Amino acid sequence: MTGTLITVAATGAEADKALVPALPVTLDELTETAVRCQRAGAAVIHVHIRDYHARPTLDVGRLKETVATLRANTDLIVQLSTGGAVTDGFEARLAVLDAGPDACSLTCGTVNFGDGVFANPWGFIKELYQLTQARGVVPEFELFDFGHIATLHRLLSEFGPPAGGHVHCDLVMGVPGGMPGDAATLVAAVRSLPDGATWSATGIGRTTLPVMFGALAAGGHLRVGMEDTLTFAKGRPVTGNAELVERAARLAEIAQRPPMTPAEARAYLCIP
Ligand code: KMH
Ligand code: ZN
Repeated sequence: MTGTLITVAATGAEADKALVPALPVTLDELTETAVRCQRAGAAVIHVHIRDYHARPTLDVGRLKETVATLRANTDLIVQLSTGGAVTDGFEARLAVLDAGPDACSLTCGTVNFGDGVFANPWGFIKELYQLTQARGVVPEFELFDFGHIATLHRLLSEFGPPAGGHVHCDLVMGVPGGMPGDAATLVAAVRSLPDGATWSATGIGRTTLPVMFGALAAGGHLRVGMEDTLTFAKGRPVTGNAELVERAARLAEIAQRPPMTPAEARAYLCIP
């Protein structure tokens, strides 16, 4: 058994800072969170940034500054979101790679996303994938539903392996509109992944704990963070990302699969 790769998805594009004061939205807040999360056991940070009004943005200058600052202050693998917010256009989402991250998310299909639609048509997916290959940015394949897994197979068979040569996926479960976050669905999804692929899972909202226990039991890795969960326990808001990482790290230790260091995670994901 390998150790456990823990990714922190610290901010997301959906939560409102005015309602969730603990959400890291400035670069200082994000950096402080990143430092604490690395100390608690995270190896990867999945990054969405906000503008001066705490609104989601894909501004490339700001993304570059974020990548540089996270690299200067942590050893974490910096994975930029190419998903952005449901309102972001395809050109802006492709331009995220201009910020030169270690890794990026790459969602393998369209999905209803609460009241919105997170659009990822085939033409966009293949353009983004080929751009990751050309730039040497390692993608993490975000899978919100079973059709996304079929699209991942198609992508690999038409365009070959990703930068680095290793396929790593993230099952995003429990989004209203995507696959449910329960153990049976998790096992079925894992069985459908490409041979040799490794995977993490995250459960949105109240599916956080069942998905985390299921992922550890099935040999997978963990993504946690305020992008995915704002409640630590019933009626108790999350106070910060670090406590979500601490909980994941504790459970990983109990499962006898302790958290990977960032260096171990780089080797595992084939990220230089
Ligand atoms: N904010 C969601 C619409 C990703 O980061 O790649 C998309 C998302 C996925 O968060
Ligand atoms: Zn995201």
